[in-house]
Amino acid sequence: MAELQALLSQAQAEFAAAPTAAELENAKARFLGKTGRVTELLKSLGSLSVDEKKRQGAEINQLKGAIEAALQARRDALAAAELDAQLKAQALDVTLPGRQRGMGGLHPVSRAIERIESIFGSMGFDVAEGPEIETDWMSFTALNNPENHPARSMQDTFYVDMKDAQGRWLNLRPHTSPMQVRYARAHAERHAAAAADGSMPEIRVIAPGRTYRVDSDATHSPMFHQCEGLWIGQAISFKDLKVVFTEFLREFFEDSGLQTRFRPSYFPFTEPSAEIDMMFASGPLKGRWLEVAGSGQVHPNVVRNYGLDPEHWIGFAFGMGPDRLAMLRYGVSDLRLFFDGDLRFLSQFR
Ligand code: 2NL
Repeated sequence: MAELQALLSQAQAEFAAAPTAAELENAKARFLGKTGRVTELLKSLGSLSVDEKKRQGAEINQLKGAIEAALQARRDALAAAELDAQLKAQALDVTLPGRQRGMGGLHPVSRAIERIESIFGSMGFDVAEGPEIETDWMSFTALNNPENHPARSMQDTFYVDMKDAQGRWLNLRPHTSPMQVRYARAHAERHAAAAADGSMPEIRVIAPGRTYRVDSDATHSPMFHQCEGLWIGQAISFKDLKVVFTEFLREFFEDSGLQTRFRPSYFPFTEPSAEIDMMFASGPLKGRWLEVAGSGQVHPNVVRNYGLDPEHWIGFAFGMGPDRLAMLRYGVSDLRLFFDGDLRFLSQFR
């Protein structure tokens, strides 16, 4: 029937013109809804004869099926278009270059300490670690500092307003020596338990770390770094100290012609004691003596505080500042640059 054919064409046209799913459902209602065109047609069959009802009914149902098929096709097309748009909007461009991760780097002082550890490591030195909050005994008494020594004063040492479990006052370690005292005592104790005759391997250790003193100006920071070294054996002499330390400096500064000199000095924990000066063989500082470390033969009282007999055990110790070594190696003129945390400075060491 031409009328039905026209209705199908109209439905198809209206479905095709519906731009959204909601508008498509409105168009559907106009044909298939309670008062829609197809529904009205079906209702009108009531007044027809049985034969006519059968014939027209079949045709209208066929039309209804065709309209439903057209509706479903348009629904599918709209859903596909929506998915397509969504995929386009959320598209991931796998050809875009990745985001760069910020490149970190070691702090120049950490780099200096790593160099120190590696060079002394190659000469058989272990690396000690230990607490930054210490007892008076570890910081001063064990190191042969007299009770009234000015280094113990509040003008020089940071005290912690707290006592430990044994009721001893605590301080922020003013040097890394306590780590070596702890290391030596543990070493002596461990080997005393193993060998009744008092024999034990040599003590060969360095102790790098943060240290604290009441001091703050262009060349002093209240927190600074120290690295001490200790070699205790049965016949370790000043000759060994000279060879070890000179070799260390030559390696550290990559200057095989670097020279050292040992100038008599005084420290409570060593006797005799010496300042160590060095002179570069090349570079901008060539030919000038620079003071870089303190050193000496460990005082018998200190050896006794390791738990060892100073009649049998002897050796040397030294102390240096990795901050100053880093300044010399990397050409940094102001110590404060190391501790300001300014990335314009630090990023140069990546
Ligand atoms: C300096 C002086 C020095 C030591 C540190 C030391 C440690 C122990 C025993 C004996 Cl456990 N001595 N350390 C010895 C001599 C000098 O440092 O001017 N440092 C920057």
